[in-house]
Amino acid sequence: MVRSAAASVPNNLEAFWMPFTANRQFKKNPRMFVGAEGMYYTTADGRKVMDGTAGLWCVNAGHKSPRIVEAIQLQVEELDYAPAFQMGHPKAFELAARLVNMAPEGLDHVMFTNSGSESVETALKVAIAYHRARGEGSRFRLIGRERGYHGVNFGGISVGGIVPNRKMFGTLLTGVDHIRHTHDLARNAFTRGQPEHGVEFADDLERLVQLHDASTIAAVIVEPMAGSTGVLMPPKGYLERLRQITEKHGILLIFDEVITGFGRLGASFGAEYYGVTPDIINTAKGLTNGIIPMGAVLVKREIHDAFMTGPEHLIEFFHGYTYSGNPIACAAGLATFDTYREEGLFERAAELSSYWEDALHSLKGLPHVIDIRNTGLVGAIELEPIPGEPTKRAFAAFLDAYEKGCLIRTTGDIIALSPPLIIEKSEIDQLFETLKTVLKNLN
Ligand code: PXG
Repeated sequence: MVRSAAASVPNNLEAFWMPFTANRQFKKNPRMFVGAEGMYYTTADGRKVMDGTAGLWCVNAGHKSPRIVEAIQLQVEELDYAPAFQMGHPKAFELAARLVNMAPEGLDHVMFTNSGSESVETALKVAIAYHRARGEGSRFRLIGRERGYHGVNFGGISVGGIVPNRKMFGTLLTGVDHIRHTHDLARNAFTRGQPEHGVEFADDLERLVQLHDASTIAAVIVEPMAGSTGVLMPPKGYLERLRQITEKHGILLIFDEVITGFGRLGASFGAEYYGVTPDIINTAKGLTNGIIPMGAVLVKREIHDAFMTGPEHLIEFFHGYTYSGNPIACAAGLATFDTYREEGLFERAAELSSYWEDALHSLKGLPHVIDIRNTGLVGAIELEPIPGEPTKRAFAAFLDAYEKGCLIRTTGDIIALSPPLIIEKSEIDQLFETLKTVLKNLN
C-alpha cells in the first residue's frame, strides 16, 4: 500500500525530543522527509532534495538500494529474531567472515553491536579486559584526542574531545586523557588530501606516556580521519607515527572507522587507505547502508585468543546486546556487501575523488571561506564564524541549501559533505553550483 506523502505528516511535533537538533527552531519550521530513492529525498511538500551527506554518513549505496530492501523482506519471512546469547544463526557467522575478509590482515574476529556508540564502548571494554586477561591489569587508561567523536555513551564522550558533548555530563570515566588535535589552519589551509604539516602532533602521545607511564595505558582511540568535528585529515606520517609509538609501549591502537569504513575514502577502511593497521577497528553506519542499526568491532587474533582460556563451558567475555547480530541486520549487511562489490562502489569513490576534489576546491575565494579540505568522497568547507555568534553562519547555509534542494551537514561553522558513493558527476556539479549560490548570499 502506498500512502500519500501528505498523509504521513503529523500535526503534533511536541512529544518527540529530537537528537542533536535545535528542537524549537525545527518545530517552528519543520523539515520533513517522507520518501527517498537513490541520491534524493522527497519532502513532505513534494520537493526533491539531493542527499549531500548519505543520510548521516551511512547510506553509501544510495537510498532504497533494491538488493538490500529485498534481503530484509526475505529475512523477516524466514527468521525474524534469534537469541544472541548461547544461540546462533547462520547469517551472523557469514557476515562476520565477510567482514574479516574485507578488513586488513590480522583483524579476524568480530563482535556485533547496534550502533557506532556501542561499537566504541565495546572496543574500549575489550582493550581494558585484554590487558587484564594477559595479567597486565595495571593498563586501565584510555587515551582519546581533542575534537574526537566517538558517539554519545559515557565511554565515548570520555575519550571524545568535542566540548558540548562532554561538559554537561559530570565526571565521565576516570583514567582518561587526550592528545592534541591535528587542526592547523595556519600551515595547512586549502590542502587537498593529507596535510603536509603536523606529523609531530603524534608525539603528544609520548608526552602522555611520560606523564602516566606506559604501564598504565590500555589503548589510544582515534578516528583515522576525524569526521564529526568537521573533517580533519591526518597529516602525512601522523598515523604511522601513532602506530610506532603505541607499538613501542604495548598500547593498543583503536581506529574508530564508523565514518571512514565501507568506501567513504575509496577503500574498505581508513586503515587500508592510509596503510596503517590498528589492533581494533570500530564500524557501524555503512555496514548496513544505514537501513538497519548495526555496528561491528574487529579485533586482532591475539586479542581474541587472550580470552579463550579456562574451562570451555564458561563464558569468555561478559559483554553483548540483545540485538548483537540480529538476523534482519545481518541480512541487510550481507546484501549491502554484495551491493558494494557488484556495483564497485569503493572503486567508484576512488575514481570520482579527483573530480570531487576539483569541484569542491572551486569554492575557494567565496565569501567567509577560510579552508577547504577533502579525501575520497568527503569534503569540508570551513567558514569564518560571525563574531560572537559561532555556528550561526553555517546553520544559515544549511537552511538555505535545503531550500535550494541540497542536504548538507554543518558542525560548528564547518560544512561537511559526504554523498552516497553512487553520485554522478552531473550531480556533483549541481551540488557545488547550489553551494556557490548559497555561499555568495551568506551574511
Ligand atoms: N564514532 C564515530 C567516529 C562516529 O562518526 C559514532 C562513533 C557514533 O555512532 P552512532 O551510530 O552511535 O551515532 C560516530 C557517529 C555528523 C554525524 O554529521 C556523525 C555521526 C553521527 C551523526 C552525525 O558528523 N557519527
